Amino acid sequence: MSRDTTVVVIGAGPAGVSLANFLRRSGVDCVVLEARDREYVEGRQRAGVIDHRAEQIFGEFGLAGLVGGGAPLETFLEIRVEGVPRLIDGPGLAGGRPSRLVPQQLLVRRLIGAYLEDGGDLRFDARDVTPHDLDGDRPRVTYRDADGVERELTCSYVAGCDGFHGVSRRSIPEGALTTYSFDHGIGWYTVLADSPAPRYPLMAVSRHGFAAQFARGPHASRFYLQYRAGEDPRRWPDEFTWEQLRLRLGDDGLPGGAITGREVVDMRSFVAEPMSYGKMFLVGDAAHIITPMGAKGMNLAVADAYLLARAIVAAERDGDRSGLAGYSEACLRRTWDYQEFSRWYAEMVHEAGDESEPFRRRLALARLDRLFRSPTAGAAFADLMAGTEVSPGRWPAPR
Ligand code: RFL
Repeated sequence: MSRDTTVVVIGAGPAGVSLANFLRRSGVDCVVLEARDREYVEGRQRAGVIDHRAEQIFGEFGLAGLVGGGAPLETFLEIRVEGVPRLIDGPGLAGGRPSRLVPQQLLVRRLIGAYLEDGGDLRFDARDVTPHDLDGDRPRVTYRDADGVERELTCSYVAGCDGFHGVSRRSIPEGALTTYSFDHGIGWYTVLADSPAPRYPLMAVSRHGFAAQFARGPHASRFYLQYRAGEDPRRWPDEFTWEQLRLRLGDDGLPGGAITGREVVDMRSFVAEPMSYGKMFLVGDAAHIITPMGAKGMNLAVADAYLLARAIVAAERDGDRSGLAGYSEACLRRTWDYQEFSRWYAEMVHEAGDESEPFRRRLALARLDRLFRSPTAGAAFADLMAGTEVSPGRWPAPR
């Protein structure tokens, strides 16, 4: 049966453009359909950390330069407790596996550039993208192109890389998926500011609320401030935001600067199981949302893309369909592992400052202290920060 392409990839975020590059560099053709325009996609600022495992994955496809190439290596992580700094040597404790600071928009821009340079097919402004016949042998995807003309692509596989709000997951019949949602009850106000980058990525535990500061280039920082339920921190005057940051970071000398971006992040988690239905495979945020604690969202998207690319290549080149059959289980194993890590981390740094729950606060402080005192506990933490093995192995799913 003839097909227009082997894989239709829906969405050109980190998941979609990683997958498209991996497929193209493995000799499998694909077409990427993206709802937004190129400028929008390449400008969307979100994540900032590529872990060591994800960097290795890009390296396997000759793309290490896209994440290396001058991006600063993460060295120490500073956790400041009520103004007292403690440093953890994550890369060292993980056996020399540093992560890198790579703003998501930069990574996406570079991946789009590499894919197009390789002659890849990426169609921006694709509206009303709709997958059809997912449980048959020849799925189709219809859409309206940038000129409003109705188009159709037939393919062997559809990769749903269109994020949490995309059409892919919604096109799977109700009842075929089990979903898990969790509200962590924590809200963060995040601001992007012209303020010198901190020496090390910084998390501050404080009775005034959690705060964090991460580099976004040498002259800009992204700050996070926990806010109380019912508040709208976007109404905080900037001077109040700076006061809160100085208080929580225990740094009276923190220089203020122009705030160039304001966003509210409600910490929530979501997982859809399984991550496939017929010829549709969900990749990245389309299947799972994780809190920013631990910086794993983008890295999970890259790992999913890698497993799917490997599985499709094995099926197309060698007729080996085991990777496709095990795709969902392999991805979900990592997803739940990282969900647990993210929850554990969030609980620790928020509860350690929460005076309204004195017993839990002491437990969280003990947990935090253990990271610095026990090399074994430190190494377990550092291993997750560096990124765990990406293997297609099966695992015993709970029944
Ligand atoms: P994305 O990035 O949402 O991309 C989906 C793409 O699909 C397009 N799309 C469609 N295209 C065609 N048809 C449709 N119907 C479509 N619907 C949507 C969209 O326009 C878009 O281009 O999902 P993807 O690729 O799975 O990537 C996931 C990551 O973006 C996400 O996990 C991270 O941003 C999460 N995250 C972080 N992850 C990290 O690994 N490290 C971090 O430090 C980190 N920090 C963060 C974060 C997320 C944040 N947000 C979103 C709250 C910090 C923040 C503030």
